[in-house]
Amino acid sequence: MSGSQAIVEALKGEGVKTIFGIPGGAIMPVYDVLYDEKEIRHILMRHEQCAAHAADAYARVTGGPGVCMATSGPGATNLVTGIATAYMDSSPVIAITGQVPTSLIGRDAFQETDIIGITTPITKYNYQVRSVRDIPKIIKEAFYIATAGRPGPVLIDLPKDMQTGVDDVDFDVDVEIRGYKPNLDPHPLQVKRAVDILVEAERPIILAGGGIHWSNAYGELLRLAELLMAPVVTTFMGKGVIPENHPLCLGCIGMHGRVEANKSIMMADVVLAVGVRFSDRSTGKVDEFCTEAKIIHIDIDPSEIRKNVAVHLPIVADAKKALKAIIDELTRRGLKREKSEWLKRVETLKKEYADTEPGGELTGANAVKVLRKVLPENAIVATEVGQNQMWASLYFKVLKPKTFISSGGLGTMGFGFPASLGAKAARPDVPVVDIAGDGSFLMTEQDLATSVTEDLPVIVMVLNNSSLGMVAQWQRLFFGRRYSHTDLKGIPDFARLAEAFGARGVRVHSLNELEQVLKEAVKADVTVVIDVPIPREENVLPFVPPGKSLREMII
Ligand SMILES: Cc1ncc(C[n+]2csc(CCOP(=O)(O)OP(=O)(O)O)c2C)c(N)n1
Repeated sequence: MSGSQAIVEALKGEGVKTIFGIPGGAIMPVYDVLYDEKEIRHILMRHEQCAAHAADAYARVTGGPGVCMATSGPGATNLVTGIATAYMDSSPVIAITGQVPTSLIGRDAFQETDIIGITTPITKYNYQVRSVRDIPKIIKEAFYIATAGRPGPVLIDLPKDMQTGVDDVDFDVDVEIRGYKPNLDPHPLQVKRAVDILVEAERPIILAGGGIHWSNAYGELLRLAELLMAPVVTTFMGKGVIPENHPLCLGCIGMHGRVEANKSIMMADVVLAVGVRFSDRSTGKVDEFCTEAKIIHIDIDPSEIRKNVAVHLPIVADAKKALKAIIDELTRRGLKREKSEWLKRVETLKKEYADTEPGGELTGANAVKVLRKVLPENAIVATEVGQNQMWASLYFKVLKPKTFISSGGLGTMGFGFPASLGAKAARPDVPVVDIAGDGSFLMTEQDLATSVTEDLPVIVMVLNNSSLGMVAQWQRLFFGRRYSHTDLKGIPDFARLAEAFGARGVRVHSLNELEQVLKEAVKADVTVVIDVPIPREENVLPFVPPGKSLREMII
């Protein structure tokens, strides 16, 4: 069997149904096999960066790996931003790249690039295939590494002679990686100590992060919160790990966290942090983050422990298992919690800062609130980066797990639109919307072609402030309104741009009109770009200025 056939067979063995990619010289033998392939759908993207983002979103929506493919050289380097995005957000992406034949490696061959060197710091692991016989083992290991423990991207580089070469290939292989056996079970003694701390706590709070998504610990999180009667705040990546309309949920903490969430976590005496990495974006000035509180940190990745924040008690384990162990121990001790003074205080705060109904002007904040009103609970929302993302974080209440997708760690403009396509490929049955900024959408809008031709209908709601809004906001607040290169002069007519690709395009002028157009777009299930003009100087608030503590947020 040829290496290319072996690759496709091995991918099928891993249950791969969808690949996002673009062919090119150094990956053509694999594409030739895909030509006859019935079980795998290949989605032709218009930029490899989009292929990687789409695969990443596919992974976030399904909870399993997403696969992207590119040729060597420029195809491979175009994947890099997408791979780095997946790495920062712990998403299991399998990136497959073509490579020049082994005899030409290191000789500056046409379209050669050292993608192994380039991606070493942004992948969990990477491989270059050097023998056709190794292919089944490498593919199996790659999927194992990408998904076991803390998920992350894995790259497989395929020299062209490994694709065309023929050998005996045995698919009956086992994965046994010495030195990589993530610890899943919590240490019983640490569980007991955690419970001791939680039982004593007067003002406990749960800080839940993206790790809850990957370990599917939603039920356990909710049970524990209700058992402890403890409020829950989330990181941005944790958005949606608890229904955001749940009475105990206070929303996201951080630079653009909700006021009630930031205030509450800073008042807590015990923080139970689960599946979080204490990013500076979440903690604000780290030296002043919850210094009075005892922090219990549950994480599957031991290297996260005390990386950013000093913790009182670490538990290295799978979030679901750790939470379950804590619940069992609390139940064994017969814990019964009444509504505490603490919870009443938090509820008062929550009421004080509750959202107002959308009304009046067409603003970014109002547009997002209207979108929430219109979309069904199971709709998936992706975002770009900037103010649009933070309005989404503040006002789009996520009600179901794995329905909110955004580039948190890397903050990648241009992520949301291709991510929405990946999400739609994974869940064609639900409406998918990209909340976009004009600047971000212009980075990957060429994949409107993919949306139309590959039958991946999504809605793009462009919050159009004719500027790189978030940067302009910083300039307004910290640089004396010196708007250096943030005015996006010459914005295209987004509605006509959409039409040029064969999609629908509409420009709206009022909130009512937006609501109508959104309703129709959801029903029509075709690709629609909605141009939503918003005030150029609308700010996202609250805002914790960079380098300041969460206490110093501007409201
Ligand atoms: C690829 C990339 N380049 C630059 C930035 C820096 N950056 C962060 S937000 C932002 C502005 C985003 O503008 P837009 O997409 O119009 O969204 P808005 O903030 O106006 O909602 C920029 C340039 C980034 N995050 N990503």
